[in-house]
Amino acid sequence: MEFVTYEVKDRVGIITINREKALNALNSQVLDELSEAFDGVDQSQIRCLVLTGAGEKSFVAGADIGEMSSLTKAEGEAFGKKGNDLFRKIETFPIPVIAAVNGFALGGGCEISMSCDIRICSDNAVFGQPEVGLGITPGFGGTQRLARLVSPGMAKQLIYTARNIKADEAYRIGLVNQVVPAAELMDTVLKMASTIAANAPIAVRNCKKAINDGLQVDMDKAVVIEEKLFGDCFETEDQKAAMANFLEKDKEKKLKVVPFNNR
Ligand code: DAK
Repeated sequence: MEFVTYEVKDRVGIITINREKALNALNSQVLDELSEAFDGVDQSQIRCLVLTGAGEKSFVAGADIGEMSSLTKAEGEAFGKKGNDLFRKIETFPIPVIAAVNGFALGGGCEISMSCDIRICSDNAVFGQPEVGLGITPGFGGTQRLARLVSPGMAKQLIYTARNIKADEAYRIGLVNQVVPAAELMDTVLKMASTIAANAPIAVRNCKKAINDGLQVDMDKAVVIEEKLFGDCFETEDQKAAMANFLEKDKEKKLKVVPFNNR
């Protein structure tokens, strides 16, 4: 792959968008390669993923404006679908994905970070949906995910004004989980990823699915979703071993974590 790299550290996979000259802007090739990278993750071994951008200046400075500038309506729709399909793949990916936002997260950059489960950003990060200044709407789910993540009023303000916000404001409105000095970003993210990776994988996956699926339906249906995913954890080796450890008061015993495909 030309613009995307993938590396594994213990049970954590790191996907990096590596198109630094264009501030990691998302063209069709980057979108295709990202999709391929997610498809290639060994889900029997990897427990958490990190998505980041190459360099110190930008996470993703948006969809590629050069490529978009000459699109017809039909091509624009196809480009939007390519992005939306990828972002849904990330959002519904069975294992958690943390965005390590290392600088500009504008337009499609803000949108791809919002398709991740958790956003941790460097103190030089800048977020925004500048699309209306370019004569378009956010096209990779920005109108939908921003309104759900912050609030409809705040999402409308940011999208209608096309105003960029800095890391501290992104934290204040709940767009990011944590802001850290740039030099500490990857360590902080990897530490959180390792913490997640050390927990029972079936339970973690079921939590992600319960939260995602439950948010789409009313509370009566949502609790049924939770019940089923809760029940699904029983009789797994993780559940049996972890509860036995507790009951035996054996704090030294480590949670026995089994690869998912061995359940
Ligand atoms: N696309 C393409 N190239 C980009 C880019 C982008 N979004 N952002 C930056 N670059 C390139 C610049 O052209 C420049 O390339 P060279 O001139 O060196 O060849 C290089 O990256 C460095 O950028 P600058 O020289 O501009 O760097 P500065 O530090 O001066 O400024 C900046 C950094 C991030 C403030 C500035 O680059 C900037 O404003 N970039 C554009 C940010 C932006 O507006 N992003 C949102 C794009 S719109 C849809 C699908 C998707 C979308 C919408 C609809 N459907 C199909 C419905 C999504 C839209 C967007 O994401």
